[in-house]
Amino acid sequence: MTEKFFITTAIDYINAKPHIGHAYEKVAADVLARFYSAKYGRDRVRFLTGTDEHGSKIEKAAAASGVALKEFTDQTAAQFSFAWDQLNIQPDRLIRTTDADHIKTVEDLLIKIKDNGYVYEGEYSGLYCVSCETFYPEKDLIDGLCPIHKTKPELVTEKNWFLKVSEFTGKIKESIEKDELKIWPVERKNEILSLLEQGFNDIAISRPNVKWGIPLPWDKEQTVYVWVDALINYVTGAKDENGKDWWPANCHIIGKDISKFHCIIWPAILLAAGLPLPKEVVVHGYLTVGGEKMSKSIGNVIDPNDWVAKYGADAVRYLLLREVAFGDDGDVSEEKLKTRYEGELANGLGNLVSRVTTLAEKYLGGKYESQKNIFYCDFSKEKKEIEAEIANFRFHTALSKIWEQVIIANKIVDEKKLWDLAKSDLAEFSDVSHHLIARIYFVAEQLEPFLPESSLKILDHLKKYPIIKAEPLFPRILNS
Ligand code: ME8
Repeated sequence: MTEKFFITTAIDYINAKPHIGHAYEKVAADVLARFYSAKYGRDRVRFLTGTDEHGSKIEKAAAASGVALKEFTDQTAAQFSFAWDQLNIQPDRLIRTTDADHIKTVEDLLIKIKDNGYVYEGEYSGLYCVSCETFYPEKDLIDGLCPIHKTKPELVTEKNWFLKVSEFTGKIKESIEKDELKIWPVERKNEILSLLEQGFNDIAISRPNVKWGIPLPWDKEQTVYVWVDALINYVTGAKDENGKDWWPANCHIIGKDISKFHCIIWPAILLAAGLPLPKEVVVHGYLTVGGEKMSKSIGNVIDPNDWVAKYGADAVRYLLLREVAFGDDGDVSEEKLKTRYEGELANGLGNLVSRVTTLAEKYLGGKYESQKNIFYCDFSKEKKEIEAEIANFRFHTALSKIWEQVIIANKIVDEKKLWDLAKSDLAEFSDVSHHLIARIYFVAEQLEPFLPESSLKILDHLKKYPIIKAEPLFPRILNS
């Protein structure tokens, strides 16, 4: 059987501009999509991301901005696609929950669930946080406030349609325990299992008082609950432009605030509709600023475009995945970006490529055997190790292993005194240079998922004949 890899990210609320926390998740998914594309072939990989555009949160943001809803969503959705483009994030589809095919998929899937007997009408009263678009039981509030947004939830009493989640909790628990539905990392898996043990209530799948949403097909007075609408994007987006259906997803990448939706509610929706469960949910931590979660509601956001404009897409991608272990929380700042840019990118990798190619141009020129050096050294052991790190979502250790190669190569240049060697022993200089170029070639290949621009620049450069000095990969940042 030919392997395939269908990867998704959370779809972002578009009540405000994208921030670096959103970018983090999309970069990670892009790295995995590129990694599996190199392994299986680009046509065996599907990468889906997009925007979550319905619900009261968006309705309120549009009203506050004074722009009509359709125009508001078009403008903010475009800001997300622009940011991903700037970061070289290349999904196969940027789904919008306002897309016609998605609306149709939501309608069809909900009718199916109702026909299967898993929907009933009831009344609900509870405390609702609009920023989370979710009800909170009183025990989960901190001093009466939403634990994430630290705002007072609204008391909402209404008539809703409910999904019988409770019918599926046993099956979901079993699938998670048997790793048929994997949850990474194990701490999140245990959290979900303990939530399931406590019992999980049925959920409202419709809202009578939210106008900005997909009308419920059998009760047009209500709209589909925004979370149900949003989760179904994965099934809509599984269908490609050739009509091929990629469902089930191999990997849903999400943040830890929304694991309950993806590991309990989403499987319940799928089981109710008679669809297979995703293979894995991968839960990353929060990027923090000065120790606090970056969020639109808190107002401490970093705009990825600002960093990309100054340091380039590769440097931002590098910082995000190198700085923080993927399942953990971690602090980011421009200071950290600058330090890694100067130390590891410019002085580490950039300097290596520049020194080696400058000397090779000067002393080897036409004697450089571009084809041969690629096979000069065997890096299969290192390659295997790096691949295992990426496949297990340990991006920071994968990058640190790649950088071990950069460090070794720079050390060889220093210890062999390459610039003297060129004058004293041209034969050995040639050997060492070929070896170093092979090592750089290996590094550049491993870097492709992470730093696509620099990787391509290096590989293209090393394939040229005769070898010439490379342009600086990471130029000095002015005014910083
Ligand atoms: O939750 N650090 O949208 P969203 C890391 N629309 N990740 C962060 C983050 C931070 N500081 N802030 C947000 C939603 N994220 C829903 C999802 S999916 C069917 C619907 C992550 O815009 C967050 O954890 O609030 C989530 O995975 C994604 O960004 C979108 O967050």
